[in-house]
Amino acid sequence: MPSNVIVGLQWGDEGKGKITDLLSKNSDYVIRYQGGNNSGHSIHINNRNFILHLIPSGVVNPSIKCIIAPGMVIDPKSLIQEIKEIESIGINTSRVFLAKRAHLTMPYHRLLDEYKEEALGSRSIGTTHRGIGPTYEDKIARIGIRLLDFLNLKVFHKKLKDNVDYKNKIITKVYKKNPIYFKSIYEEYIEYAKILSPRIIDSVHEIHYAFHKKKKILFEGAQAMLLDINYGTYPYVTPSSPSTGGVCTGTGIPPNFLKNFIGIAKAYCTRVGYGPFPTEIRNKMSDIIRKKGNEYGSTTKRSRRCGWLDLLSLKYSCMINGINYLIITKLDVLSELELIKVCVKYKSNGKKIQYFPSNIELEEKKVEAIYIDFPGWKKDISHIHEYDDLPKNCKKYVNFIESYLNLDIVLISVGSERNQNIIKN
Ligand code: 2SA
Ligand code: MG
Repeated sequence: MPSNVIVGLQWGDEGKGKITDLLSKNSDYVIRYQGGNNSGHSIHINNRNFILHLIPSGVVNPSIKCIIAPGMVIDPKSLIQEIKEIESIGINTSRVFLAKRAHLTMPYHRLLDEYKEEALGSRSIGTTHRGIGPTYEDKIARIGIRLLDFLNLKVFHKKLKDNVDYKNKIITKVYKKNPIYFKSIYEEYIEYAKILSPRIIDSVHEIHYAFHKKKKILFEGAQAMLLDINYGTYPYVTPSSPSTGGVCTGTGIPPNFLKNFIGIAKAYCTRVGYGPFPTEIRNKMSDIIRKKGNEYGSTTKRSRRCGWLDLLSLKYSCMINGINYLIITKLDVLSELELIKVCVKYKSNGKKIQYFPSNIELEEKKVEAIYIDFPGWKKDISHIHEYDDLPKNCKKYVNFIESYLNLDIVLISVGSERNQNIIKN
């Protein structure tokens, strides 16, 4: 039974939480494969808003098993808090499992994220300060502490002691800040180990076994393609691989387990944090979209930068991710606008750019978006369920996206409630 992947195609916050929740109805497993508690996946059910940071969005469905896979980094304090919060509203979390190979985010990772951003000054990334970068840095440096170390406290003790000694050299000598203390971190973390140990599994065998038992598996990406460490707008990216390629490295499955690559794009664009954004709107239209679309970071509450749909970058994202099903979200947010712009090309130094460039950060000031204008539809569409009932100008906008990308849009989301959708194809 081939599995499905959901990924964001822009800079995150495309509404992956809602779509994962929707599509997970037919799944036995929902698995997150990268990132950590830097993500904020919102699900809106019966007028209640849940924001999930680490737990896969399938948790709301009582028959689904959720796995936090090896490619993820786990802040146990944040995870335990999230488990408590969702249990307090009656959701059972006994089906949430953690991979032994996933890495632990420690208090010094959060501190180092903050100190590094501060020290970088004008070169800072605008991270979420959740310690994600420093946790992945330790993983690559081969000094990280993994969830499986929670199962052998003697090993955990030694690794933590070595890391605290090493980090203190950086904290005190490079950043000239106060040292951290082994004892308090150890005592805090052995409590987390007790709480989380029953959930720790060898996820590789669990997932392969499920696949051979023909279980339906949905892989849920966090952040998005243009924040991918390899193919995003480097260096303004997250340190993991949110693209579909990240599923294999993040979970230990081979590529031939995967069949449907579902890409989610917002009907416009947003970005939180610094970095290039060629279609960014720099006038009050940005505030109108931010307000209507509630474009504030669901983890950090930061205001998101807003801009027009960028089809050049979207085409690149669909190509890298092998998208065969496209979903457009938040189309309703554009309903009041007189005029809607869509970027179809860039221009740099007088030359047209037809392909998304690899060095966009160097070119940012010189890159200019070239737009096609569409007349707005000026009508509320949030109650519409049939594609044919959409206003003519709205259909024109949607059809243009499809023809530019040469992809069918299968679903359009027109509101945050579970049932505010138009199934198109
Ligand atoms: P980090 O913390 O090292 O991953 O930051 C690196 C860049 O990645 C961006 N990033 C995000 N962009 C959009 N949404 C994210 N999740 C939260 C949300 C963010 C929030 O759902 O709203 O609440 O602010 C997310 N996580 C990381 C980040 O802005 C940096 O540009
Ligand atoms: Mg988000």
